[in-house]
Amino acid sequence: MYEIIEAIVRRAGGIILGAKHIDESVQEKSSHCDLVTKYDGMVQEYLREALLTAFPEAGFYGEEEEVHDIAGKSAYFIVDPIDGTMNFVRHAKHSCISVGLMKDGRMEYGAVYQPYTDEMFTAQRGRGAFLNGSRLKMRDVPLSESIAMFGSAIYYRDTIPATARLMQETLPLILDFRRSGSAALDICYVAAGRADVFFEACIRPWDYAAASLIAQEAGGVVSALDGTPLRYIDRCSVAVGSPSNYPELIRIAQRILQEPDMKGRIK
Ligand code: LIP
Repeated sequence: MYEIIEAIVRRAGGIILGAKHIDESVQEKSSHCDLVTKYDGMVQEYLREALLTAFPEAGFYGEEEEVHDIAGKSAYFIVDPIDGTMNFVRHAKHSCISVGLMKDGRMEYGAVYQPYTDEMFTAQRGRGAFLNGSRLKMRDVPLSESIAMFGSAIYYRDTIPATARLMQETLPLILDFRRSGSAALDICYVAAGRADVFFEACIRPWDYAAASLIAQEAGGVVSALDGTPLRYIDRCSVAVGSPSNYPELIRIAQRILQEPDMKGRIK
């Protein structure tokens, strides 16, 4: 089953690699920071068609057009056709396709594919995480030895003060920051040991569903920034780390959440 999903995701990567005149199809969604191209729609439509042909009993929850066909479904795909759309529009060659499979209320499988580097991150619940078939094991280091990846949650302007406070409190404690523009790849990079911790004050389930399972199966801990379980049906903050640095990150976030003007700014 899962090799079928992986093959479909890899083929969808060909749409991204073959994209031409991207600039001519850019449209704004919720703001000038939140863009979509015809390729986001093409990839999502290809994935929906191919996945539901292969697994007709499954539902589909996709970013574009907020496709939300999951009512009454025990299993459904959570899909970001192009995570890192701004990077795609700017030809930065750092975007991915994210396909998660939710089954009976738990993430069962995740695939995150970076077509520019031909890197396929995958995980099946209880069976480990892999990069192009090689087993992934997250580095287990304290915050003081951590590279922190983060997202700016720039679509949700009310969260900007919280992101600034998280950066202010963590930067003195970590090795350094990285901000790539793709939450799914950031979380997979933590799973692969290319970084060590990730946070974002507010993103949507398709950005993190697949990658959250990959991080867990690589030995990581994932939750919302207040330490509660990730929510997969609406936007949520995200914290990803190792058994050593995750508790430190959550303590910082929970302290910020108590500050008077931070109420509601971390989702
Ligand atoms: C992006 C995320 C990123 C976040 C951006 C945006 P998109 O996803 O991966 O981490 O900071 O605001 O949500 O919109 O490129 O699929």
